[in-house]
Amino acid sequence: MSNLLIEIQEAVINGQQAKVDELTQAALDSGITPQAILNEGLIPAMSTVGEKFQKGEFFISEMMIGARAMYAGLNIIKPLLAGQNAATKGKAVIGTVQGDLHDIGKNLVCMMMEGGGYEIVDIGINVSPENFVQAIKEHSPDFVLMSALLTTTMEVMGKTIKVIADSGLRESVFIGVGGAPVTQKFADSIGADFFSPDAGDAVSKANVLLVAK
Ligand code: B1M
Repeated sequence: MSNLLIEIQEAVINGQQAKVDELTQAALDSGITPQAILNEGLIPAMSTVGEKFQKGEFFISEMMIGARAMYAGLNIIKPLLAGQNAATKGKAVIGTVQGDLHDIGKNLVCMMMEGGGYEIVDIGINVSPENFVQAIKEHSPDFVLMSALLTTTMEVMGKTIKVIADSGLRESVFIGVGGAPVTQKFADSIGADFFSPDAGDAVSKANVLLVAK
């Protein structure tokens, strides 16, 4: 792996926003692709930050500073990822479910999907089942993607699928779920069409489903 990617990881973990900015630009200038910066620099660094927080090695403040540093890099590569596919393959509505305010993973899924050629309608965090239904009516997407980071809020994904079904819209969309506590088994139990453990996988699964449509 390039030294620049390792330095990007270290700078995110240390919360050095200006340095991440500078190193991301240097990596692009040296010919490293935006995808490599995302998948081998920014995402693994954020995972390390999350693990350190979980082990009690980082306080919330350090974790938020790490996230802010990661966004410095993301903001530079985002237009490049999104610009790679001019025509959109399909449309996805995405949100973090009701009661849940975590959005870092969701935002990464947005970026990877945009980079993969999809039009994204990001309806934000703490999205109620009714607001997912409203967004389907308004945007007619091919996909509804839900993110949940809490064991308490992942249950809301099942409720959301039920409300979508009760509204008569279930057959019009593929529903994908993800987030740290979510598993394939859980996704099957709530009737989702697919589960993705990471943002890149969400793009691959969406591609497969669109071809089969
Ligand atoms: Co929170 N938090 N948090 N938190 N937080 C966790 C999730 C936790 C595991 C930490 C811990 O205690 N060990 C724990 C949950 C425990 C549980 O339920 N089992 C927890 C808790 C308890 C809480 C609070 C309750 C804390 C409190 O107030 N007492 C509170 C809840 C607030 C709420 O939501 N109502 C809370 C608050 C926060 C902050 C605001 C401080 C902050 C969020 C900032 C933000 O998102 N803007 C935060 C953070 C950052 C975390 C950790 C440290 C990191 C999460 C993260 O961003 N990971 C997290 C611990 C951890 O995960 N190690 C933790 C990086 C991100 C890239 O990964 O989101 O998993 P992730 O996304 C991945 C994949 O999962 C996948 O792709 C992404 C990229 O590859 N993916 C999808 C995600 N969504 C997808 C959707 C798809 C497909 C793939 O659709 C198809």
